[in-house]
Amino acid sequence: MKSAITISLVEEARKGPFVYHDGLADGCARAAAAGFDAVEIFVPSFDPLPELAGLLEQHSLKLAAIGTGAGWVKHKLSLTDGDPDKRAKAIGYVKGVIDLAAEYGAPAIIGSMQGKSGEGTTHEQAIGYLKETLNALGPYAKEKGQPLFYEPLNRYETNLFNTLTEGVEVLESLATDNVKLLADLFHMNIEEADIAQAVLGAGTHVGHVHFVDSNRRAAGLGHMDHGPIVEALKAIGYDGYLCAEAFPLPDADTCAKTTIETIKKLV
Ligand SMILES: [Mn+2]
Repeated sequence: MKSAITISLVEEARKGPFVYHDGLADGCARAAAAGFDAVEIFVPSFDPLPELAGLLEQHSLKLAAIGTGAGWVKHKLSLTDGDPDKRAKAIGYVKGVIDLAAEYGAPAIIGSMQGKSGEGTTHEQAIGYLKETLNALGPYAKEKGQPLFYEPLNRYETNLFNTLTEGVEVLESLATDNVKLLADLFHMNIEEADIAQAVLGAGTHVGHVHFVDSNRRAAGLGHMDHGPIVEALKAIGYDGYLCAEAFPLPDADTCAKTTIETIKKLV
């Protein structure tokens, strides 16, 4: 397993659960100094990132993934919007991020862009739209040589799918095998009966991990027991990233250092 840490370039997400908020150059330098293998970036749009390739090279970092969440946070686009035009725009946004990430050999993440039902859609309709979308975007990402990550969120953020088990059911109902689950330990801490068991149950469907603590601080700064979770990830043969998608508390560098210490201790 490899380590990654988040950089947000989205001004509206300055209070969001991302470790670095002061640009790519600052984030890459600090991620490398803290000993991370990769960065995960939260972008405001799918516009090119002209400085990224040079910064990754300079700091010997990889790109772990790019998040699409600003499609919702900034542009209010949802893949399950009842309005077909807005849904098409949302799909276009995710395709743009898939293209951008693929330039650096990385996948895109669908988290908050999955939206929720009940705002102009029935639950069945919203789930139908989500599956339709994943069936279209999974093969699109495959053409670019990347998986697509789908992230079940906790009940306060979506009413679609909240657990890894539900996520597996969705994935197994799709016509594509190119969508993988993002296991976010913060969401799982709210929704799962047993986080390690949920990881074991999801098995090879797990494609990415947001590695944080119960309070969305760095792994090691809350009350989660990461030992059995990492053991479960080892047992399923997980070799992807453990990515710190955490609040920069008490500050970004302490968050980074604590995450790396927890990973070194357990992996
Ligand atoms: Mn997450």
